[in-house]
Amino acid sequence: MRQAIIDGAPETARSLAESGIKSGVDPLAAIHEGYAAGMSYVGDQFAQRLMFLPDMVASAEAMKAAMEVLDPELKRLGTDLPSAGRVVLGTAKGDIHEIGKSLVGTLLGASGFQVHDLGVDVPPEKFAEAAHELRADVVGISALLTTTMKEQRKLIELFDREKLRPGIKVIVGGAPVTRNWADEIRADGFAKDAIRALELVRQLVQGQAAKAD
Ligand code: B1M
Repeated sequence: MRQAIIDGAPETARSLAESGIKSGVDPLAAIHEGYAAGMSYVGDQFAQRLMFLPDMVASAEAMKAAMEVLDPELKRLGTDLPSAGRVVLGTAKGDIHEIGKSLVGTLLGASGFQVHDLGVDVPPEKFAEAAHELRADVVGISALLTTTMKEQRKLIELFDREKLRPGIKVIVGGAPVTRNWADEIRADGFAKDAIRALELVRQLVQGQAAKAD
């Protein structure tokens, strides 16, 4: 699975996901230990100029092909509870990385949350509008670029100005985002991966102090 991502091979990535499911492989383990591990390798190679943008695009296509198979499986394995809470999700303005954010959405959706995914390159005003209209409990903003992390701060400032906080909690995540950054911008929570994001949203909706990292 990892190699299929490194090779940028969507058909192989898809068929490995299908055969993995048939043989009982945990879809989350397949994502984290296989496909996402491949993505992380590709990212490192890109940073060292040993792989290039077209390679990264091909790897993302392969990851999306695998996710098309794994997504419904994650949803099928999820609990079928009445809505556990409403969550608005999106990737920061200027940022088109969608895979991690969508994985967070899938896990939340599979665990009974009503998820409204605004997609990528989302300006803070659009988050605010959707959060207000949908009466969201939590808003999650993902940023994969150091240059787009500042949009997370802008979103929090906007939510404070419009008094959408503290009623609506704002959580942040994405590969370059750290606990220190989340504290600095006074986010209501930070999670470093999708499983921890699910845990965090559960805690926030239940009115507990955010503990997940
Ligand atoms: Co880009 N890219 N990329 N890229 N890309 C990175 C992020 C980079 C680290 C690669 C590198 O240089 N090593 C680098 C950023 C460097 C920096 O900012 N310091 C980078 C760059 C530079 C760029 C471009 C600028 C390249 C260029 O054009 N020269 C460009 C920017 C475009 C833009 O956004 N404006 C660009 C473009 C792209 C593609 C389009 C080719 C493609 C994205 C395709 C797509 O999403 N449809 C892409 C990819 C694939 C990557 C890497 C290789 C993989 C990202 C990914 O999908 N990972 C990435 C390298 C890396 O991250 N190691 C890289 C798998 C995913 C499951 O993980 O998204 O981290 P991740 O999500 C995790 C957690 O972060 C967390 O949970 C998820 C999993 O459990 N999480 C949250 C994520 N969001 C969360 C939200 C939460 C909570 C947790 O709460 C709200």
